[in-house]
Amino acid sequence: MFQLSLSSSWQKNALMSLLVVAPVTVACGSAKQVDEAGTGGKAATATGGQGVTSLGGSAGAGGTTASGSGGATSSGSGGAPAAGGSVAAGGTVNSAGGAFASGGKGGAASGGAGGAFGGAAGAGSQAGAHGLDHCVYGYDPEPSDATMKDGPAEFFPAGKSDPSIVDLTVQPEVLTWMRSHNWQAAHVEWHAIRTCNLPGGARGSMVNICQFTSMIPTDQNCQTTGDGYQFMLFHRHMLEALRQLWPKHSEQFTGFPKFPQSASDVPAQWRSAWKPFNATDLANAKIMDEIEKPDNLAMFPDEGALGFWLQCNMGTTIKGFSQKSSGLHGDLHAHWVRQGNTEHGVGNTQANIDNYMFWKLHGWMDTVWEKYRVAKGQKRTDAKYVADMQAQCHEMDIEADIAGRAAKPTTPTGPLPVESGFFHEKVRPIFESTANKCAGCHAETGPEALMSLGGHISSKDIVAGLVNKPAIGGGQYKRVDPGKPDQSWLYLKIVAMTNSCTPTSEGQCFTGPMPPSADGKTTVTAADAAIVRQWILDGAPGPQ
Ligand SMILES: [Cu+2]
Repeated sequence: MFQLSLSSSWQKNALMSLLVVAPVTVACGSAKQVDEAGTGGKAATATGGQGVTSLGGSAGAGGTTASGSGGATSSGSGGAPAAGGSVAAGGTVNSAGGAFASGGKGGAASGGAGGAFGGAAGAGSQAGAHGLDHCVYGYDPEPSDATMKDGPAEFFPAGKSDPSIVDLTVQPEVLTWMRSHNWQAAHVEWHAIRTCNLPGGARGSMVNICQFTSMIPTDQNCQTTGDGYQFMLFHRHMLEALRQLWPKHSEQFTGFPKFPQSASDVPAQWRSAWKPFNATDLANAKIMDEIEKPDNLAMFPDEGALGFWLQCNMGTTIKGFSQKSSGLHGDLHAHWVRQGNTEHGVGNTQANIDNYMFWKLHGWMDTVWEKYRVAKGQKRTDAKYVADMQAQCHEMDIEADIAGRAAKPTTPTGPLPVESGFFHEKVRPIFESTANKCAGCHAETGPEALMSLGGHISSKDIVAGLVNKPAIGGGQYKRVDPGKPDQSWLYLKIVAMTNSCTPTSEGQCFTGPMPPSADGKTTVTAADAAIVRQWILDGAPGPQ
């Protein structure tokens, strides 16, 4: 299924501009959290030790308890391992001793979660090959570093080889490692837990992650600059861990040196499908590529503001920062979607970290962030930064641990029913057209906004997921309100008429048009929009 393909000249360029970065990881936010750490910290110190010494031992059990019996127990689970931890800490003075101390710090930084979080962190910590806490000491290289291929690997769905749908993943050895360490699932839960306190509740969690109440960060998705900071830290943690595991192949985990401007800036497999970014994206990207210029630096009071501006849906506003977010992150994701080949797609929320372009785009944002930090005189050795990186690493370990017990998502392969009717014949093809590519992100597996618009799924199921279902990000609206296109979020999004959205206790308002378009204008043709409108006017009937 995987064939190596190495686009050597492009890749050498990327390699040459590889930013050399010291391995450290992540982040956690507010002053409030750090204060509470006093209590959490203690448990964390002890627990960190436990986790390191006996991987999945009693500390692991702490995590399990929490997941089995729900919210209330999660704080208990933090306390318990603490005791065991101190034993371990006392026992192994030399090699592990250092790890405990810093493990404790990591826990402390993430203290918002208190004992439970610290405890779980110890539990989930995956020791590197050398047996120390990788959150502190990093990972040793994988044996496959010696033999793995360079560059992206080509991926085709079973039985297909059409070059126009080739997708690019990181090398198979990396995919295997990430799967066995539950990284894909942990990434899902990391994002999901940051929506627990938002209208509509957790989005996309496969394990009801919000039951771990003590782990829920106060900084919720795109609500604060603290969240922007954590976003940058967490993705950097993953980038750095991968570079530690495969140091000879760090190119795979290093971003575009600059925002891609033309087909020659992307791997060969993507060149024929190259589409220019629109002027708004390019202007914003220029600010990022020249972030060290005083005017550009001055736009962002701190790195969290920068993270927010890069990460969040276009046009989002938050308190305490005057700039509306750029939506660059989402636009970059959408740009590399391979419709009809989404198993490892950059738009597949359950598997996007498999994708080679995921690391190119996140790596680019990471490079921008680093330039910002350097320009501001911030150092990799700053104590807060070090603690924040470790906290993100520990959080990911816990989430990997919890997620590892859940059923793994599988890509459906069975035959689809034969269907007909207006939706199936006229509407669905709009979602699946190569111009719109809706089904590249809203596919059958891991769909954005938990809404499928195509892929290996019946039209019956697509319609069932739309009609009278609340819109995620559409405030008071349903996805499709039969007979009422102007009250149907699906329609309002594709015609870019979303201003009437009002946030409710059930839904926020993500008002950017779909497909994503940084200039706020629709890219769906009037003829296509009219077909969708007609279907809704007719009562949004399912297929025959
Ligand atoms: Cu992510």
